[in-house]
Amino acid sequence: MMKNTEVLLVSAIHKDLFFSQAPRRRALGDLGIRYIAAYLNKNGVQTDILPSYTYTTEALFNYLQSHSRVKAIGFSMHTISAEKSLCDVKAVKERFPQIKIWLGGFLPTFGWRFLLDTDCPFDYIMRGDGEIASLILCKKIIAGEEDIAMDGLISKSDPETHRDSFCPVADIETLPFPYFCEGDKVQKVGEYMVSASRGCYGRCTFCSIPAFNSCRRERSVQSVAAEVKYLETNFGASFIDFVDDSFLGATQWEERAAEFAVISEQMDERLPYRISLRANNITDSVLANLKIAGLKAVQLGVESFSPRQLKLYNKGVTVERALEAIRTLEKNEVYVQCGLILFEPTTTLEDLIANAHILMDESWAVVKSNSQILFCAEGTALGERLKATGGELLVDGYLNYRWTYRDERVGLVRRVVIEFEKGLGGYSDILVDAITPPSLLAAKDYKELRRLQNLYQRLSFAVLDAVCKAVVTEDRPEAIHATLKRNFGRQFAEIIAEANQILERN
Ligand code: B12
Ligand code: SF4
Repeated sequence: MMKNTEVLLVSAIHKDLFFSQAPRRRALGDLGIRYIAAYLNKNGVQTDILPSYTYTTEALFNYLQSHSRVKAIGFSMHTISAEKSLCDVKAVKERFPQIKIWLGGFLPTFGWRFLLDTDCPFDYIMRGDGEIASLILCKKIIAGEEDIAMDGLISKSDPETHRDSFCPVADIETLPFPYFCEGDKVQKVGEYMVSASRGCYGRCTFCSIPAFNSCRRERSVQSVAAEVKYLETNFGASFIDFVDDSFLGATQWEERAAEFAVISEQMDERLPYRISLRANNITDSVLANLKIAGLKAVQLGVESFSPRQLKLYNKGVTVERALEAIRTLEKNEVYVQCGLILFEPTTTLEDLIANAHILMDESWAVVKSNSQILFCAEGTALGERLKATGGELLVDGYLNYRWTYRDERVGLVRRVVIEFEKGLGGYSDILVDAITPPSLLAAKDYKELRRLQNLYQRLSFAVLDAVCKAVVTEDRPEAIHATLKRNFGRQFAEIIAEANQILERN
C-alpha cells in the first residue's frame, strides 16, 4: 500500500560510498533517520525514509513523483555524503521548489557554518538529536508556516538565531523503536544496528560526542532486549551491531552488564553482538556477563600507546590499563579491534616507535589502521586548539583542520607506510576488516584467519618501526621502499596468499 507521505527522510550515503569502505559488511544502519521517522509517525506526521542502501538521486526523484503530498525532506548528512547531498538538494529545489528541505546529523551538527556558506538552497539546519525539533518543524511546515524560527533550528534566511541551541531527547527510553520502510522487509542483511544509549562519559579532546551529543543517556536493558527480539522475529536478524559510543557508562556499569545476562536468559535472547567499550569498563565479570548475552567482539578506542598522546587526547586511560583490557578480552575469548590515532601535529618518532613495539608483541588485538590521522571537528576541544593556533578548516578534507607536523619526518613516515601498504594491493582493508563481519565470525576457519590478521598486523607495525628508524638518515621514499620490500615483501606475500584461500572458502 502506498503511503501518504508528508515527510521524507533520506540518508544520501550512496551504497557504493558506504559499502566500499568495508566490502564484506552489510549492516542495516541509518538509525538517525529511522528514529526520527518513528517519532514523527507516532505523533501523527506521515513519514517515510530512503535508507542509504537504496539511495540514488533517481530513487529520490521517483519517490517524489509517486508521492505528491511530500512537503518536507530531511537530509541526514555525513561528511562523506556532503557533496552528493548538496547536489541533490539543489536538484530537488529546482524541480519541486515548494518542498522544504532541512539538514541534520553528524555534519550539520558541527559543520553548519560551512553549509551556510554554500550556495545550496536548503531551508534549515538542525543540530544534535533530531526527534523533538523535527516534530515541531514538520508540523509547522505542514500547517503552511514560512520562515520558521525555533530552538534547535538554524534558518538559512536568518542564520544568526538559534545557532547554538539543541533539543536533546532527555529520556531516550520514551522513543519508539526505529522505523522500517517497505524495502527493508526484503533486505536479508542479517546484521542490524541497535542503539542502547546515547552520548559518552568520556571527555576525549578530539571527539564530537562529548562536544555535541549532550550527556550519556541509557535505555533500559529490558527495552534493548525487546528490540533485539523484535529484529530477530520480524527481520531475521542474526547479528547485532550496537552503535553506542560506549556500551557501558561511568556508574552502575557492572550492574548493567549483569542485567544483560539475566534478562537475556529470561527472554532466551542471545543473538551474537558487537559493542564499543572504554578500557576502564573491561573486567572479567563484565565480560562474563556480556558473553552470556551473546557478546563476540569489542571495538576499543585505545588511540595510542604513548602516554604523551593519551594525555593530549585526555583519554582517561593509561597504557597499562589499555593493555590490561586487551589481555582480559583475550582471556575471555572476546575479539577486539583497536582504534589508533597515531598521527597528529605533535606526534614524535618516539611515539610511533613506542606504539610499534607494543603492537609487534601484541597477539590478540587487531588494529583498524596504523596510519589514521587526527580528525577533529570545529567545536571539539582539540579542534578549537588547532583553530587558535592558526589551523583552517579543509573543505576537501572532510572539514578537518589543516595542520602540519611539528617534526616533518613524521609526515614522511606516514606517506611511506601508506604507499607500502597500497603496494600490497589493499589487503590491510580485507584482512583487518575481516574481524567484523558476522559471516566470518561464524566461519569455521575464523580462528585461522584471525591468526593471519595478527601476523599481518605485527608485520605492519614492524614496518612502521623500520620506517621510523630509516627516516632519521634517509629522506627518499623510494630508497626506504626498496629496503622494506627486500626485508618484508616475502613475509607479507605468504600471509596474503594464505588469507586469500580462507576468504575464498568462506
Ligand atoms: C553507523 C556509523 C557510521 C556509518 C553511517 C552509515 C549508516 N548507514 O548508518 C558509516 C559507516 C558511513 C560511518 C562512517 C564514518 N564514521 Co561513523 N559512526 C556510525 C555510528 C557508529 C552510529 C551512528 C548512529 O546510528 N547513531 C545512532 C543515531 C540515533 O544517532 P545519529 O546518527 O547521530 O542521529 C541522530 C542525530 O545525529 C540527528 N540526525 C541524524 N540524521 C538526521 C537527519 C535530519 C534531517 C535531522 C534533522 C537530524 C538527524 O538525529 C538523530 C536522532 O537523534 C556513530 C557512533 C554513534 N554512536 O553515533 C559513528 C561516528 C559518528 N562515526 C565516526 C567516524 C569517525 C566515522 C568515519 C570518519 C570513520 C572512518 N574513519 O572512516 C566515517 C566517515 C564519516 C564521515 N566523515 O562522513 C565517529 C565521529 C567521531 C568524531 N570525530 O567526532 C563516531 C561518533 C564514532 C566514534 N565515537 O568514533 N559511520
Ligand atoms: S570514549 Fe570514544 S565516544 Fe567517548 S569521548 Fe572518547 S572517543 Fe568519544
